[in-house]
Amino acid sequence: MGYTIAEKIIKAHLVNGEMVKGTQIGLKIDQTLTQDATGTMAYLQLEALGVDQVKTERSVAYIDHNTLQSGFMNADDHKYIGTVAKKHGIYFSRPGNGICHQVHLERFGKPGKTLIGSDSHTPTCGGIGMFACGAGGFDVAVAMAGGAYHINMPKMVRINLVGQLKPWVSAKDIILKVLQMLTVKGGVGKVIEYGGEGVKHLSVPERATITNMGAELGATTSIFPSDETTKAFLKAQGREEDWVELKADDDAEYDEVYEIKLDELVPMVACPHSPDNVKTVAEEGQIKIDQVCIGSCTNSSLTDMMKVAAILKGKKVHPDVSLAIAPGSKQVLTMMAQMGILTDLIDAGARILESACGPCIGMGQSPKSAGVSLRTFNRNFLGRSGTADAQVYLLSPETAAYSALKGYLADPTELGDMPNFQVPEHFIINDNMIELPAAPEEADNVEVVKGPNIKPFPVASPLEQTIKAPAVLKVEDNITTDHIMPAGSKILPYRSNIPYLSQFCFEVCDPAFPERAKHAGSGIIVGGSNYGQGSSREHAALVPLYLGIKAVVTKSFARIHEANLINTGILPLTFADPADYDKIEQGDILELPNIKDAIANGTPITLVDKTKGISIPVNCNLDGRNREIILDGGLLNYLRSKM
Ligand code: MIC
Ligand code: SF4
Repeated sequence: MGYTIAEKIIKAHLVNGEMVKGTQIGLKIDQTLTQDATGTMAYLQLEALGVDQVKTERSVAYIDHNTLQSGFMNADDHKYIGTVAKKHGIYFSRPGNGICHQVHLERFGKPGKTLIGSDSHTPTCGGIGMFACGAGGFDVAVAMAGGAYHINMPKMVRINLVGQLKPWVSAKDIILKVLQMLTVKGGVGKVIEYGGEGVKHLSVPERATITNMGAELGATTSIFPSDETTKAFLKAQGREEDWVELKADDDAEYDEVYEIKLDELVPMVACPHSPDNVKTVAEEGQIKIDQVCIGSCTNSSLTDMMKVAAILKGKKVHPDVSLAIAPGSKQVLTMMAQMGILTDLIDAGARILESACGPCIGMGQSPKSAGVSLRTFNRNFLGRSGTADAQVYLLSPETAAYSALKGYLADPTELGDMPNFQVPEHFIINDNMIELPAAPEEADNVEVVKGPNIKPFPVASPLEQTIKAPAVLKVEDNITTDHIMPAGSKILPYRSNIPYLSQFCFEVCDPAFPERAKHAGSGIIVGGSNYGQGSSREHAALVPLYLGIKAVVTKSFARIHEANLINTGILPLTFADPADYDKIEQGDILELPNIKDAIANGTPITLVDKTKGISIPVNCNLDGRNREIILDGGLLNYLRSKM
């Protein structure tokens, strides 16, 4: 039997386990990336592991999320990350150099290699043929230290792209179509592989738009073949030698196969408040809009900007609309300046933002009260924009730019013929905003600077014999990490300060939660399906740990969050019968009798609802290593016990 693209990379990197679907495997990791909002924690953990020099082929620390600097906090974090990177052999991409995923694709990504990043959109580099996964910061720290990255061997899904897109319909419309088909939980435990002759019409940045939003499917990762288009992109980046060919064997076996006819696709839009609430632009109709934001790791490449500029050139943004544009990287911005298209955007009335995440994570540009915002981003979760009652729609740069002129959601195919937008043969290459690490023999002379914003992270205790605690919170299906631990300009500066962050835990669902949990001293959270979807932020586990959460019982978990709970030392459990979710009420006293023995011996687990007087069977899907991590009280204790 032949192999899929992902299976080929997994096979070449397998250090633990066997390629049996659903069982745990350990992979050797070639490259890592971190960003600043999760990076401080990851580097504190790397320091706690006592590692001198990273063991990867390339590790890069990016500053792109917390760039507002409305106080000393962000700048403290930047200084810490810059100095810790220099000391330990890590490249440092300075603020202003761009969004981690865009820059990594341009300057570091290599087909056939493995990459993990402390950001859920790390699969963006699947567009260049990497096996790239989002992970919690601690898993990234372990990979930097030379340890394996553990995942469950995923199922393989193939999406065949047939034909060619119509003018002004683009990669974003493809992935929105996939989200409509598979939903935000449709990718959990799976790799989404793209194939078919339609692939050759998509440039690397377009492929990266698609793999980027595979995160919204909950997929382990998404990946494209590495072909002549990939080679041309790497050549244009002055890195042709990094190219290797990569394709699935003809007799590779997939668990699911889908087909999308590209020429039948029309502009799509994800409506509030979920990336899978997808309709066609025509179906949603001409809703009046207040704001348009173009950029983010999903849609901020040069070709995206060229299309936007072509639509805006010589026109004026509608007077009722505020248009903000953040080019994805310094390279994109420089080329826009050189080509003159930056002038077209400024002329039309666009507000040019620095090359960073910006509005995507609520760092500025929050819409007006109940405002309607069209964004080329990947997430439209309730409140994420920074305005609680904003209505955020996700769409392509083409639809966004055309709508910004019209003042309402508008279909860009009305523009008729489209010029031929090509990826340039040569990009401007100037890596002067990437600082190289110190030579290993100089590392001792580098002082790591920790300002007052950097606080230690909480560490769990070994698992207790019996857990008895109230159900301090009961929440619905599809709870995101933005619900658990919100971000935004007021809170993000404190990503290195768990005690401070704890005041905002579950603020969107229940502002009284932090006080209640603290008062209870210990607690259990009850959740629905796909609990913890979205970001890779470990803070969504570290903060609940700080608030005394011992276990989370759900119908199902999102992959990265479940791994973060385990690493943190919070027990993830699932209902054997999802209908039992209805039996528990918030405030009930729950007990997990002899849970320690049950986990250690792999025997059945019962959750007793003392208030209702009922017993509920629950599952704990942990194999070997994860079981030990939970028993030891988290990854740090586990690793220390091994040393
Ligand atoms: C996001 O898009 O939600 C973030 C902010 O990039 C997160 C990381 C974080 O919370 O810092 C992610 O996607 O992992
Ligand atoms: Fe940044 Fe937004 Fe991408 Fe997250 S999704 S990495 S916040 S641009």
